[in-house]
Amino acid sequence: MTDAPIVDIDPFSDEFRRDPEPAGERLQEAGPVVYLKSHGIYGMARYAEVHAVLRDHESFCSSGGAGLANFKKEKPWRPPSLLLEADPPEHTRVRRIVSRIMSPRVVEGLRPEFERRADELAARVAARGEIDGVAELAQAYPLLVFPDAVGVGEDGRENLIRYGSMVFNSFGPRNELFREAMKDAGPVQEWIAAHTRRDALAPDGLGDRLYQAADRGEITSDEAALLVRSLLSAGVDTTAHALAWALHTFATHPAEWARVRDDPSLVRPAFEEVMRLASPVLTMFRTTAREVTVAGTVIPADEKVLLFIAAANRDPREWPDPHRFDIDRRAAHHLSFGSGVHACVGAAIARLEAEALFTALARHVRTIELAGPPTPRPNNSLNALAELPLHLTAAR
Ligand code: OVM
Repeated sequence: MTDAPIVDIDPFSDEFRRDPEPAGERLQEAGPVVYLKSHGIYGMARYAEVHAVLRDHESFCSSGGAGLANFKKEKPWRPPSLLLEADPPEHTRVRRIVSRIMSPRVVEGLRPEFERRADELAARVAARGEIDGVAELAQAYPLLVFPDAVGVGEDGRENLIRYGSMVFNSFGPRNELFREAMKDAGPVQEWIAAHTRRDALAPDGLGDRLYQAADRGEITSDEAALLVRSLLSAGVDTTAHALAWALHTFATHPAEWARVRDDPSLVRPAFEEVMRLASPVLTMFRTTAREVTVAGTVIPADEKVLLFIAAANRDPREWPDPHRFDIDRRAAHHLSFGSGVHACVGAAIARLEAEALFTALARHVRTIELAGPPTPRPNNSLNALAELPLHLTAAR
């Protein structure tokens, strides 16, 4: 029994995915904490509570898993991530190492190469005119630059998209989407495992630097392999969806694209607003480490709590006119990169990718228009596009 309002929304249904906005509003209206009887879980969709839970890693732990499965009761589908699915103090030790390896200075060092690849790609798509924005830009660009930065070779990079889909579908129930993503998963998992090995990683890439930390005795080499797996899990598919939504947003807001194109200093703030409005990650879980009271509602220990990130990013209690794409608003405190000790460790790289790609597109592309309806790619926790037909006109 619970004193939280009971809501009959299923966040893993086709209906929710097709149109998450009205459901988000219903959840927010129902109260700061709700009980979702569809899965026997608690939920929060208001900005203030989602933000507070993300920052309270002691009450809302991650070692119970970031998905629906409670790792204290169910066996995880893969060995848990040392970052995503761990708590302080164990988390703190490895997070510090990964943060250092992806420090602002290191990320700045990636800039020249990221800009060069972005310019080549932007020139190529501008010349083509009719493109699929997902395959030819949003996936193509991260697949060019991120595995290079990690030190992964050219062959088989498409496995990173497949693996991302497996990982993010695994955060939901064992439904049809999960089974579909896991179909023929063996070769994908083997490819990933092979590319977390030291001998597969180019010298001095991010992956090799994790092994250098192992050489110094800061972590074990098994831990280095698992941390490389984190980079390969969360580093490509996520940015691909963010870039796809940025393309979609500019295609449907031509006046805003014109402003960004004419003043590329607006690329960064515009991308934050895309992240707020389009939230590539729809939902994430925490598990209560003890009985907790949130806004007067008691949540018992060891319960799964679903955080509606995308809904929080459009909560009218936090964001005036929340459904409007407004590149002049201060949007950087959106929750699409999380918050607190688990906040996205690769955020600076994602931001660099977006900045490099859209600055290059500003040089090469005058207009971006939808050439047909976008096709969704249903996923248990991502807001994902399968296809985005675009018509580009080249800059003169
Ligand atoms: C990881 C991992 C995987 C997926 C997502 C994520 C959002 C992390 O393996 O550490 O963060």
